Amino acid sequence: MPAAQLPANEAQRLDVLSQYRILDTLAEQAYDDITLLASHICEVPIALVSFVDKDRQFLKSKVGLDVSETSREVAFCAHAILSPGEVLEVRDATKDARFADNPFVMSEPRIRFYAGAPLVSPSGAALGTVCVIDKKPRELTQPQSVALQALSRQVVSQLELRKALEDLGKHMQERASYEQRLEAYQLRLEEINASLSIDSQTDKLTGLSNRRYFDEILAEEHDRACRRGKPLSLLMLDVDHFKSFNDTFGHSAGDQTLRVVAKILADSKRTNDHVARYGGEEFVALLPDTTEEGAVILAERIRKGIQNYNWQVRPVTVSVGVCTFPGGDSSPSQLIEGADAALYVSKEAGRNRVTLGSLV
Ligand code: GH3
Ligand code: MG
Ligand code: MG
Repeated sequence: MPAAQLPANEAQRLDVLSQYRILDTLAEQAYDDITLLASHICEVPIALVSFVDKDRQFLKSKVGLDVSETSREVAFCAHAILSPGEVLEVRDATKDARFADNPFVMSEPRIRFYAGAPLVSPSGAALGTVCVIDKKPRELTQPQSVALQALSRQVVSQLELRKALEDLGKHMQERASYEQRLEAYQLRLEEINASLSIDSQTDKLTGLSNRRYFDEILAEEHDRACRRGKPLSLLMLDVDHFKSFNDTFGHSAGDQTLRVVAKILADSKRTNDHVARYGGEEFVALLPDTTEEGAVILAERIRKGIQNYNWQVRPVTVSVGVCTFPGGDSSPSQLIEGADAALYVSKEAGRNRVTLGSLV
């Protein structure tokens, strides 16, 4: 019994076959429908969908035969795939040198007639056949042969469909994983942006708002106060004799003092107030809805809080200037200048005091 030679494209053929992932899968209705139709159309007792693997043929669907695979050596289909464009028809296997001593011819199921239409992939690889088998010699009519080829194309369509579905599933999984990663990146980016924006608004030494951010808030609060006709007060504080503090106790002791002043300021702040480090040893507090009287009371509380703090190195005091809007046509910078001028008065008057100024 001469074994079928291998197709010229055997390696590529096996590769294509494995990509369809059909080998050793369970029976499926779509393929069983095709063998059923093949057996009816060709009026035979046996019909198969067979895939020719490296050393075996795998029977994906069968009618009239209870075998799920055979060796490739004895497979009629191994011969059929050598001519992908044609139906291989063996009218009487006992009279064909290729099959006369085939065990399936010599014993059960005693094949006499075989017709196989190759399953040809879009890339041209013959993967197996849709074949029909009878136990007596016979031949296919032309319409039966054409129908068998049509059924073989249906098998390939099934294979393609199945592969497309699997690919789609994979793509959807990949897409979901990319989307998850993208979401994580976006979250991280938002966190970074938020922390960058906080960084850009914060004074590193004291943790208070910095001057740039304070200027933005001042403009907003000034607008709001104008619109609502509400008072807006500003305190400007400056540490007294801070240069000599630094010169005597060193810069890092000076830094620590600034942190404590900042903390006292932050602790004195009411919900809607804004405090900031305005410059070296200068701080500001913006007090929405606060009249001159209210501002002076708060300024005094802060001044006393700093004076009475349990300073370890040397007593520390601040001078404060207060300015309140409204007071005629004013701008945010006039509020600053008014508070700064009042602060200067406090310094001139001997420091450690609060002066209520007016808009200049
Ligand atoms: P006055 O009572 O008139 O305000 O006197 P002063 O010495 O506080 O004023 P002056 O403007 O002469 O000095 C301010 C000092 O504040 C100078 C500088 O060494 C110090 N200073 C500014 N920024 C910092 C800082 O970030 N850390 C420390 N340790 N010192 C600072
Ligand atoms: Mg100063
Ligand atoms: Mg100072």
